[in-house]
Amino acid sequence: MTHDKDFKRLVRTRMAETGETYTAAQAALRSVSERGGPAAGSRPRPRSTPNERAGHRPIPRDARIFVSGHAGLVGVALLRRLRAEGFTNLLTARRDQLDLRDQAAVNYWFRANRPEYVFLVAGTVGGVLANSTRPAEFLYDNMMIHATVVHASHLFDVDKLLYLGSSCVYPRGAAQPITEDALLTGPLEPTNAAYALAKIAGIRLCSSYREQYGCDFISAMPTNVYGPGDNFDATGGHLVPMLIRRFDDARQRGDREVTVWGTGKPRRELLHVDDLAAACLFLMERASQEGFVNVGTGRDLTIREIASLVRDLVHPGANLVFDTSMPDGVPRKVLDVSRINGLGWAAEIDLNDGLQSMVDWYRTADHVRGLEINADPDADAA
Ligand code: GFB
Repeated sequence: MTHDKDFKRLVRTRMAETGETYTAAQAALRSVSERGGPAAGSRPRPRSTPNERAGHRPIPRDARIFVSGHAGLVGVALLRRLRAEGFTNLLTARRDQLDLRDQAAVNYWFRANRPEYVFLVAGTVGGVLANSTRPAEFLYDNMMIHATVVHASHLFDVDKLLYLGSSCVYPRGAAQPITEDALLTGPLEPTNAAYALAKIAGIRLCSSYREQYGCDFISAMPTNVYGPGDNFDATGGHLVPMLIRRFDDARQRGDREVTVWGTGKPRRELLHVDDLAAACLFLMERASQEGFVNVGTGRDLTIREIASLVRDLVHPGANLVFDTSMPDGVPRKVLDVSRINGLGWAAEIDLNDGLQSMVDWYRTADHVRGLEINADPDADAA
């Protein structure tokens, strides 16, 4: 299937003139061009470079790139990566400027700003407790945000969109490591089913717009992400920031015992956010296939092992106390990353180095999300 923008425009023009569906108009135009010469009104396609033929379609450094959710953990890292790679035309919108759940507002913003590439990393996110106590917010916010941004990207002819899902889309009982084809093969983990359903709908949105309108929209499923810029909110945060905060608080108070939620037995895979940002750019420039791709390290540890690593960095010698009244969540979640490895990308940041960088950032940052003293209410997307 071609994703050439001029061809898409031609298909749309024909749809308007003939009343045909996208698929019928596309087939009719294809058969014209296959019978000889370009279809009426089409511009000649530039010859592809060898890299393009090998799947590498570099984004022009001055392309208009929209990072939705730019203030969140992933968005901040992505902006940092894009700036470091020399991209000069990065578009962002603060929450008070644009409510991503409002289709009319999103359309207005797209019409005014005309992004050519969209990283859809915005969303309402949180750890196991936030997911299980705020399911309505997680379902509504995320379904709306995914729908408005995908739809506007179609309406305003975005060249390419990368949608970020989550490893929690897979069934609770999926065989480990989890391959992409495990999607929708069994019941979801109840503690984050609402969030997972919104994320699954997002995957389907991207593939449906590809199928019906020929949009080059792709999806990636990252595993549990951690790193500088994470949310340290005591009840809403993910595992790693919560551990760092609790061990650091205990160290400052001189407490020797630190509470860890659950039994300590579940296993989790952790991906540094800078690795995820690198993967997002890699996929945006090199992947255009139907379906989606896992992003992770392929390695996991028990919660007890992860807590011990954090303890050794933050408060060596402290004792772990497990609070089994708190939820364990899914027993194991490690991704099979052979598909993305086969495309030529692999995670690079060692877990110990990554945790150390996060601890250093936590101790020196002038602004940490989720800490009451200097919390920024505008910065909890994605
Ligand atoms: O990061 P987390 O909250 O989410 O990790 P999930 C939960 C696991 O860490 C459970 C244990 O086994 C918890 O019992 N844990 C131990 C803790 N101490 C703590 C603590 O202080 N705080 C937290 N939060 N957990 C997430 C979804 O699931 O997976 C997200 O909630 C997202 O929405 C992500 O999809 C990929 O790993 O269970």
